[in-house]
Amino acid sequence: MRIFSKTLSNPRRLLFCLCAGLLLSWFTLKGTGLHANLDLLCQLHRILSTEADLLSQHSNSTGTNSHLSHLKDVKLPRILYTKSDVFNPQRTDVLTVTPWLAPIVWHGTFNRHILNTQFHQIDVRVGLTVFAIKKYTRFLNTFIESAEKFFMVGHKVNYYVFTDRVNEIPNFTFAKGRRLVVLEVPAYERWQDVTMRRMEMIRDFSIKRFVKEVDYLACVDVDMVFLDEVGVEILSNVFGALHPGFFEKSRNEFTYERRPQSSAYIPVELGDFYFAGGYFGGVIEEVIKLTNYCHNAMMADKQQNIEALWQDESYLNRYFLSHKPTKILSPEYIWNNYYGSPAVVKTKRFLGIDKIYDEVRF
Ligand code: 5GW
Ligand code: MN
Repeated sequence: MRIFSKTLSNPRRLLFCLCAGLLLSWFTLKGTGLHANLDLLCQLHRILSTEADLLSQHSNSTGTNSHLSHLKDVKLPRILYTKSDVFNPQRTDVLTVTPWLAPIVWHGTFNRHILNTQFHQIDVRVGLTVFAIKKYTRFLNTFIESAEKFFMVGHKVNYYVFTDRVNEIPNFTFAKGRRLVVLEVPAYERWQDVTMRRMEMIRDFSIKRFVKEVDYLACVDVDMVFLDEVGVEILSNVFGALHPGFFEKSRNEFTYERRPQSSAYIPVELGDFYFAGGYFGGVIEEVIKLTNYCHNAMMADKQQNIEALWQDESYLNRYFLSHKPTKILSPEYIWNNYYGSPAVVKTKRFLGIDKIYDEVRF
């Protein structure tokens, strides 16, 4: 410590130390590749801000607005529930964990009360993004009103509505800690571009805004209604949802992009699940990584005049093949009555609304 303060008081030594430090970090970073660099910088940023917080708390014990304030104020809530039984798993009819140990969230596999307690302890903030471009503003009423009943009840929620028709957004009343943010964005001419450009816009607003406002993002389709609870059980580092049309199907039946020229290409001998394009999320950093990959892959394909079979859904599936989700939502979370009511689907939490295609397509 004394050497340190001496160094600081001597301008020449200080300069020398700075240069040496820079050189050292340059050599360290050089060998690690770009991704490792970014990870390293992110970690460094986290460590530094944590340290700064601890320090400021130490010197000012009344500080209440630090995101670490919960650390000094530990409560011991008592939660009553029936104990798990190792010999009686709640579900034996469906896969509830992947080979990389990600849970697959089905009705009956979790206790909402325990999870709510955990997420209240970190005072979680969740962002829900939807796009209502052109005629799709008509879906907003049902979407938001049902979300107020069933989405993350009791938690902090920001609805982020991307639209080109700002004056068509109705007024809503929200429960405490919840609000709606309207984000004006351009409407692309082709419907394929309307759905695909969601990746770019989610990426840009995540960097610009969401990272400062929420801990997790869920990015979903708007032509949907919540019919049952969708809560903090969905939250994880990075998550996707099983497409209701494919969870019973084999690899070769998945409608992945099969042309090797496309950057969304997945050969028939690969693939874990078929994920729905209308439901993904995670912590902001992971959403930025995912949307940035998908957007860049789409742009690369566009350069070669190729567009994957199911647009953004195809690129999302390609991403998840190499960056496995840390949690997977069962099709309860993105059901569509087109697929009937199979016995394993005990509840339809989030249901697609039948569209009269002539009314909404262009
Ligand atoms: C319009 C016509 C064809 C395809 C997409 C659109 C469209 C989609 C649109 O005009 N406006 C719009 O906001 N979207 C957004 O993209 C909505 O959030 C929508 O939920 C999402 C995906 O498009 P969907 O819901 O029509 O796709 P599917 O596969 O659920 O039918
Ligand atoms: Mn949809």
